[in-house]
Amino acid sequence: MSQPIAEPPLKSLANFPIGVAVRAPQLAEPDAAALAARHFSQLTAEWEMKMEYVVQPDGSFRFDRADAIAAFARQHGQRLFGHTLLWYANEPEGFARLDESRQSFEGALRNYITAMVSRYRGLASGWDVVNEPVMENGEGLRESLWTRKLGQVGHFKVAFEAARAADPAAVLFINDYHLESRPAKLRRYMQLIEQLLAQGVPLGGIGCQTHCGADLAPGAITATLKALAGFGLPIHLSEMDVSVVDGGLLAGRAEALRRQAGLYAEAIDAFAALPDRQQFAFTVWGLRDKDSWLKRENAADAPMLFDDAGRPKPAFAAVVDALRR
Ligand code: 9MR
Repeated sequence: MSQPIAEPPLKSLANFPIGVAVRAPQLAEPDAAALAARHFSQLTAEWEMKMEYVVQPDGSFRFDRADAIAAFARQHGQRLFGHTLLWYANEPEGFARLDESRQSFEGALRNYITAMVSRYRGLASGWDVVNEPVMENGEGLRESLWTRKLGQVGHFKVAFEAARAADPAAVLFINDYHLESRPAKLRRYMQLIEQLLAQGVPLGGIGCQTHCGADLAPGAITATLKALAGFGLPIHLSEMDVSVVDGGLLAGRAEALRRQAGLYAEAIDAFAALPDRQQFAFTVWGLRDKDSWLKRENAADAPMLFDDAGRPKPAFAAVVDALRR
């Protein structure tokens, strides 16, 4: 029997950081931990650095799982990416029911951001400061507890300024999704970035999540990254996955997996074509298919580079080829 050829570590092929989203319990699982350590040079916490986990109903914070991910990153010489300080989808009780006669809402938010960012200072290369601010149809910006209390402009200012003060070296990001499939959303996102920069908000990087379906038109990812790169800021392709069930593919599973591989390769090519100083990181949103949030929503999905057993898929081979170009 011939000896299986070990697949090359992705991070050894890339001139830019290759990231992956993980959950703390996975890193205690030998197979998942080995994959995360072998291929990736940056870790994003899939949810354990969000308010939904960190902020307790009484307003206290728990860092146990974020600390476990940080410890793994340190041990394996990886960068940590902070995700996410403010998100419309997270309105924890500790904030919603804050007694503002004791501490102002803004003060409490600053305190949270300061605690979070300073704890991982030196290890975290950057932070998603505000996540997903643009409405799905691109017609405006989302409302949330944060915008209601501090105003649209105000909530960006408070969050970015608190993060900047807590870690002057971290790159501070805004981050959003469906930018490649919804032109109005991309336009509104870019308008927002322009406004924030004009207002002097210390925004230092642009996130493009890149959750997409295998039916996404070839060229869309390339055009989107190019448009976003026009600001001259670092770009984080921050959460890539390619659903093979979303988008109602008519051509069958083999064709969907082929298109999936093509989209991953296109994304790598487009990212590698950015000026070096703008290549912040290329991050996939999960290790194996079975780890993906998409598979939890639809068991037939297979969005990642590795299958359920951790074996490389055609998408992995396509990424390797693209990195070697
Ligand atoms: O993949 C994440 C899932 O495990 C969490 O339950 C969920 C809520 O915290 O968030 C998912 O990640 C999202 C990310 O934080 C922001 N962009 C969209 C991602 C997929 O929903």
